[in-house]
Amino acid sequence: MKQFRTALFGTGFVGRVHLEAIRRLGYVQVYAIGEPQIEKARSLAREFGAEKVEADYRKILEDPAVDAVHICTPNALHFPIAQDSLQAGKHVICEKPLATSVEEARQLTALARRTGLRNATFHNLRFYPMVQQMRRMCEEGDLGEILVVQGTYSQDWLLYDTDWNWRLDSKHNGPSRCLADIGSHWCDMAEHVTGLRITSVSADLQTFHTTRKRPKGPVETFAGKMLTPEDYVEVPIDTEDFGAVVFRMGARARGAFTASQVSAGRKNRLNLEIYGAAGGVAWDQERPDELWMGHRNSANRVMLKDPSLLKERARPYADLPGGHSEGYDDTFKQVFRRFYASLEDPAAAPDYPQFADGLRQLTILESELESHRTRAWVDVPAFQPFVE
Ligand code: SOE
Repeated sequence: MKQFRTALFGTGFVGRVHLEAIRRLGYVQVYAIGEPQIEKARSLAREFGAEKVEADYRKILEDPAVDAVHICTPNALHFPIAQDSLQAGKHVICEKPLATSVEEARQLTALARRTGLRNATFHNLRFYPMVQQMRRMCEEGDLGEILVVQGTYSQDWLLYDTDWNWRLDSKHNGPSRCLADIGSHWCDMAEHVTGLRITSVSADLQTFHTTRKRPKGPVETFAGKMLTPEDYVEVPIDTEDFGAVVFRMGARARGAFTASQVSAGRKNRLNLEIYGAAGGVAWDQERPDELWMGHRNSANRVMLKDPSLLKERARPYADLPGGHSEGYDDTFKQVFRRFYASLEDPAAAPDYPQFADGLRQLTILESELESHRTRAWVDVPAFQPFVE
């Protein structure tokens, strides 16, 4: 395998998960870390053996040794950094949401296409083995015609007005929080698994905390739950804590989902349920190795992940034998493995979500925001992956 040198920009919660998963590949070196908090970058560089740290990511882009970059910064920086990276000739993996608007995402998708560089939007949750099993069940017709698609993405880490993270500041986050951050994962998974497209949406959003108490120091994602309410400033909040979306899908299917960052006790519950004319299937990210299968005329079953029981086309997504759980961080390894393999073989069709998929999710998101604003159903514009 060719050896690749990669750079990471942004060192919050997810940046660290990227670093750990990159190292699992063996043929990809964490070469450089770009992060304005230079001490943090240095400490991670020591831990992960990176040769270079820079406060300004552009210095890293000037280095011809860098093959690819991972963009793990706050959302508002995805667009400029991805644009600069592609222009510098680097392959790009960008965290979701790809950008903060459809317009930015269109530009990035078009630029990626013009450069011919590999590009990925990090909808990693597709890569759980049991999600792939659901996908293949839909594809092979096990469920019959898909009628109803429903579920939720529920978390509780922003329940209190003392919970804080950069996502609460729309300057860094963009105009939507809950639907952009986790609703986009849900829609990406629902479309990926069913092979159907969401065609129309009716959305209702709510911001329960219209002001929040911002701690004076920096806070890592999810770490705000451990703070004591001592040193806060009260700030206005202009992004949603919750969204409910009713949608039409494909020719006849119907569905609904909620996305919530204020659901006490739900840590990271992406639940997707698909009901077809011949049976149902349901999965929950908090129990990722289990798949519920529902039947009308016989007992329901719960299948535990075991490669020998998976459908042939789902099996390559499971690395460990039955009873050996595979979780969130393993999905990163699965994406990176496919992404870097595609660098080695320029002719290979990409088998991971690309910028076009990030654009797709922003298109759905903007339709949801418009629906909420106008209190009306909104048709999701047809999938146009790029503008020339
Ligand atoms: C925070 O809500 C977050 O870390 C998301 O940004 C991730 O994409 C999701 O996987 C878990 O929750």
